[in-house]
Amino acid sequence: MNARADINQNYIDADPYPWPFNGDLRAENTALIVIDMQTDFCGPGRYVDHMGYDLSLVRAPIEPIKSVLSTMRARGYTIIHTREGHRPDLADLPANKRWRSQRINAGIGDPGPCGRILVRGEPGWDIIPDLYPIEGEPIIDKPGKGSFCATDLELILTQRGIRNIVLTGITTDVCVHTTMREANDRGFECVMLEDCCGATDHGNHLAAIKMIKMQGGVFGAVSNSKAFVEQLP
Ligand code: C5J
Repeated sequence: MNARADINQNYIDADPYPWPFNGDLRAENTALIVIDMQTDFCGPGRYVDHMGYDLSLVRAPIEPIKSVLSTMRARGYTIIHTREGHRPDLADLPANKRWRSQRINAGIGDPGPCGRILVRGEPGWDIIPDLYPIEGEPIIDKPGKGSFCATDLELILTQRGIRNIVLTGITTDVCVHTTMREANDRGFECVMLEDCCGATDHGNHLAAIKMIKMQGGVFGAVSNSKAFVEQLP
């Protein structure tokens, strides 16, 4: 059941307001973005594991994302995937980003058990098989944390008439949050599904969720996979 049942309006239960703000939720104007569900970020021995973080936190969203993905695919919604990574010659890797990763022994561009870390075309950089895109789902390759920076994401969304964005993926506080902020500033109506996201630190995940809800929903709203799947028209 929808939270409100106005004619031609559909809402998802969300905090701090039923989402989307105007009830205009349709397959034609709404996209799911699955952010950076790559082996490098959630695979054993890879970038995140190498840094010593708890892998279970970044793997927790896999099953909830699967459920949202299959529901939205079945109903004809736009699905977009992103991958963070750099050109093999590292021409798009800022020196400070490389330096910071090297000083914690997880050097971007350096060889690892699954190829060079976060380098395009390497096995570790690709999306995990469980959530692999199907034919027709755009993949945005991005050199930064935000999905709009140095990519054609906005052009693709605009071409398809997308106004609402459903955010999932890893990590909550870095690439998902940055993308949500970028999208919100561009006028897209955003919801983050909290169990479909994970961070390298649970406190940071919770803080990132809380930040969205401040000021009446300063970046949008927060919901979860169960409410979303039950209420999606
Ligand atoms: C990070 C990401 N955390 N996908 N990337 O470096 O959030």
